Amino acid sequence: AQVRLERCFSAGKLSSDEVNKAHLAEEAIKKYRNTSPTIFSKIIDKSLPADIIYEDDKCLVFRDISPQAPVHFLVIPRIPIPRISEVTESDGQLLGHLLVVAKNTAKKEGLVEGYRIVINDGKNGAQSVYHLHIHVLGGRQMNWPPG
Ligand code: TR5
Repeated sequence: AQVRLERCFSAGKLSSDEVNKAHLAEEAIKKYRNTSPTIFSKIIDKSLPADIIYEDDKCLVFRDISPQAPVHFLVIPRIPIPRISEVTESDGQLLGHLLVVAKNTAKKEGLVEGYRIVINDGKNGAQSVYHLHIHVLGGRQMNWPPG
């Protein structure tokens, strides 16, 4: 695949930025290839309905089926990263994008008084779906410490 990408680059079919993006995408796909699909894979491929409020080439945003606040949505990457504790440096750009999308969607949802962003990891973090997701909760006063 590397050789194929380089050939396209030398043939002038791809810019160095596109080559770079393709390399990163390929790395990410290889890294998470053995990840078991979750219910969120079905939401991504639209075989399971969800209330999707935003999507782009890297992520999807949909309302949580069991909302814990008047506004509660999830931001998920299209690639099936199982959990935050498994990400590496090469996921940095994608993670940054997910946070920017979370903030943009919070604004669109009218959360002008603030909101909470949560990522649960593993057993102690009470993670139940092993496809990385950012919870955004708002529309009421949040408390601290969390339960
Ligand atoms: O506990 P963690 O952090 O793993 O959060 C998983 C979240 O996914 C929970 O808040 C669930 O309510 C939410 N969830 C689970 C399902 C689901 C969903 N949100 C939207 N649509 C869903 N479908 C269609 N099916 C689920 N099983």
